[in-house]
Amino acid sequence: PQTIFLKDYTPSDYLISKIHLTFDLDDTNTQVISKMNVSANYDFKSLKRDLVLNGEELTLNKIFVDGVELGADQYELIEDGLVIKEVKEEFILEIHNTINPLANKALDGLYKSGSIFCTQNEPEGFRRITYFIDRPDIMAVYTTKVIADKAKYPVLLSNGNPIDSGDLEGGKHFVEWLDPFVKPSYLYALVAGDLGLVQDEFTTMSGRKIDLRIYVDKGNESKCDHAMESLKNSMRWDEEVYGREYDLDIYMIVAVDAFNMGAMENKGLNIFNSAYVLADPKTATDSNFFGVEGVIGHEYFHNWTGNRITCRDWFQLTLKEGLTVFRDQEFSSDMNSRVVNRIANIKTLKSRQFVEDAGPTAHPIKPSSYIEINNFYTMTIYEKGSEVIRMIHTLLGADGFRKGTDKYFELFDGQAVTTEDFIHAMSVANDNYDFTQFKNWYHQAGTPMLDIKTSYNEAAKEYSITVTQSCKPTPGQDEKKPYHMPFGLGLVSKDGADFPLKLKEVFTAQPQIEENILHLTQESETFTFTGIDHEPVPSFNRGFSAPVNLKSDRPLSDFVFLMANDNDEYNRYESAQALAIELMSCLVKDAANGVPLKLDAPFIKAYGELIKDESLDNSFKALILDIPSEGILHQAQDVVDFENTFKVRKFVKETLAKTYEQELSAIYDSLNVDKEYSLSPEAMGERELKNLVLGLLLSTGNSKYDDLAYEQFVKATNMTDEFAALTMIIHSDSKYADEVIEKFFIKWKHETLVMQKWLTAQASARGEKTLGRVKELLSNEVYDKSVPNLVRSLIGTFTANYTEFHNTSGVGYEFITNQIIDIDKLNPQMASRLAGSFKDYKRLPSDLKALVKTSLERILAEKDISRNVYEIVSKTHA
Ligand code: HT7
Ligand code: ZN
Repeated sequence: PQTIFLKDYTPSDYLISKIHLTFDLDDTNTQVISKMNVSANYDFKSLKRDLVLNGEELTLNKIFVDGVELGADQYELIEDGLVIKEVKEEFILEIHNTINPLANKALDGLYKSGSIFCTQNEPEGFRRITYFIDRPDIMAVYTTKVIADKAKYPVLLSNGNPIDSGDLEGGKHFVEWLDPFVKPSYLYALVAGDLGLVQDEFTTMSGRKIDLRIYVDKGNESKCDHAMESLKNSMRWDEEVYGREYDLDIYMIVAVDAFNMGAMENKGLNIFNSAYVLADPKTATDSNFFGVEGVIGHEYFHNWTGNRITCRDWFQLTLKEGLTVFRDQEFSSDMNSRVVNRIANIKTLKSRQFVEDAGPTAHPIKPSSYIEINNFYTMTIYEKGSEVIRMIHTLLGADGFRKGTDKYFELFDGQAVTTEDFIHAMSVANDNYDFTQFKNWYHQAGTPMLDIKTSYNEAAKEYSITVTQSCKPTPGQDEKKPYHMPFGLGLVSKDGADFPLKLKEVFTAQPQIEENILHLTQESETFTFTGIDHEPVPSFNRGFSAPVNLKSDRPLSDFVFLMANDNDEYNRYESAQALAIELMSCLVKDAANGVPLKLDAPFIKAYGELIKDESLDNSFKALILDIPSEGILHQAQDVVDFENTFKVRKFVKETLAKTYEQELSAIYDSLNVDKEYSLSPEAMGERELKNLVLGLLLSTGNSKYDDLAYEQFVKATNMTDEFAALTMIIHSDSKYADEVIEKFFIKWKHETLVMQKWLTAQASARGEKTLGRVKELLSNEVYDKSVPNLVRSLIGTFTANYTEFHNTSGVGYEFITNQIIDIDKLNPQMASRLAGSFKDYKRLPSDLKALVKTSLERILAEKDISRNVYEIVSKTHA
């Protein structure tokens, strides 16, 4: 397969300014007519006269240029498209082609999800609908006429506003839509179905009324309240925080079950994975509600950051995704507890993006090459991209950042631009702020490491920190330049107050410290603070101001102190984690060496203080009491030790739970009271803590907690408590396990979103019988390998079940390898995500490494493997 390079970008020779599409929908034989205004982009004399259009999986019927049909010698069908020969400087091109939506299991282009016709065109799906210059810098005005059987498809939707509709012969009808805003082809959408509708209204800041519509499968209308509320909150928030108002008269969201990702921001017609629309307390957990709010916000915010201003090419993906993730994270922080949301975001970053950055597919947020662009919708582009935007926000301050986004909209509205353009707007709006060094974040992969040494000079009352930054080599990048990063710092005194930070000397033109944020710019630099009258406990990288790893010479007692005393709530959490990681990493080595396990007494004591601390908010408490995950512990290991990591985590949980059984039990009882269900942060916090505590109690091994979990399962009136109990009962191998699996299935088998949870709970259970169970579930009536949510729930979950997937017998690898090969034939995007589960290859013990090598080679030897899987597997194998 061919590699595409950023350095090879050139603007298109031809532009398409207007396109009129007609669809006559049919399951296997949809007719598409596309009429386009094409014109030369440059001086025509200098251009090649062949117009090259992208096209895949299409049957070409006819071509007309300015109304005259082309003969066979005037065009050529090529492997991935169509060449129109000897074109004029300006002309109308009309193409008739046929597609087969029912056969489209890749869920890319026009396809059927159940009985709904829908589209997914980002990044390159439009070329599977009709021939087009399918790249984001071709921006056109789209008009669409959708024709379909009226009884089967009463609802016909496309982007923009409806401009015409009517009945046709043979029981058909049509609706015509016009989107007045220019847009790239990836934002094009079409939907047809017999859909239920939930409607509401939003009045914008300038007084315009917007018609809000959520379309779902009939019967699901009552599950749309939270999505609708979240949409209105998003619209208000974008007006208040960014001054951005919605532009069309109608905003539509359609929920479908078969979808490759979370949702898609098509102009005026978002298409969503139903998991991010449908939510009611009986079927959705608190975390599902939270997910709905975040994704609804994310897609809405794209209307300005992505749609009105889009990407010039796909190397710029983080321009819209990093910025929009930052915006949705801030929205969620404003709607919920800020610190809890920030911790959740950082947990995702550390547990998933840091792993990507240390693995075989590591890439900068602005990659310089790709084989398959679908493989670049990654944690790095999205989540690290958001952290990079957050650092710009920190450097400029909220007001400066807002000036920068205003400038960005002023300069680039209606255009397809680059990350450089974004930085330019930020800079000119802020006295030409110098981002030269900061841009390294865009071009370098890998997570920087800060090594910090401290010293205190009692006589001079001075405290110094020396920070040395480094970043390990990543594929194709051996040397890294130092980064410019904002580094939140606190020097905490004995009594818990922060010392004022006063630098002894300032060496650079730009200030080195502003509002307790140090500017790190050098490979190694020392900062000395004056007026520090006793040795402080330093609190580093407060608020996780830079997305880095840290190591320092501080004693573990500092972490214990900060867990209780840091004024930065995030760092209270972080200190607890760092301490636990340190101790648990030593225990993993002990376990490997056969040394009996013993947990550090000061840690046990500090953990107890947290349990007893009644001033802590329940959600925060649930987070801080949750000991580091296996995945986080693996990151600290040169050679990953799955078995001992699992064993140590179990031991630590059990030790803590046995020590504080009484206190934990009291917390459970105090929170397990009948109350009216509410989605307030307080109520969610209570459920979160209650369920965390139940998990700890179960790890004591005392059978009375099996009964308690069973009772919670049976009595639960909401899915958060019911699913938590189900999972814990299955995972603790309780005598109730088979019974609850059966009961849950009978109760919920007609709700696919709930059945996805049922699959997840079983695929994540430890023990050798899990793989057998997963294989059995492949033929369960609720499973369907063409629905990505189900594949993710069953197969995806199994790949994160470390001890079973990485079982030394190799059966886990063999199973997943077969699944990748099988699913690749249907849905390459889904298959390549699964192929990412071999990312730890290079850090595996030698026996496992040999097994993975065989798996990777088996996949590479398959004929007709997709570009998607090839790219991931070959990079992993390299
Ligand atoms: N912009 C979208 C990215 C996307 C996608 C969405 C659904 C299905 C397949 C897709 N491929 C790429 C999602 C987003 O960031 O909002
Ligand atoms: Zn997005």
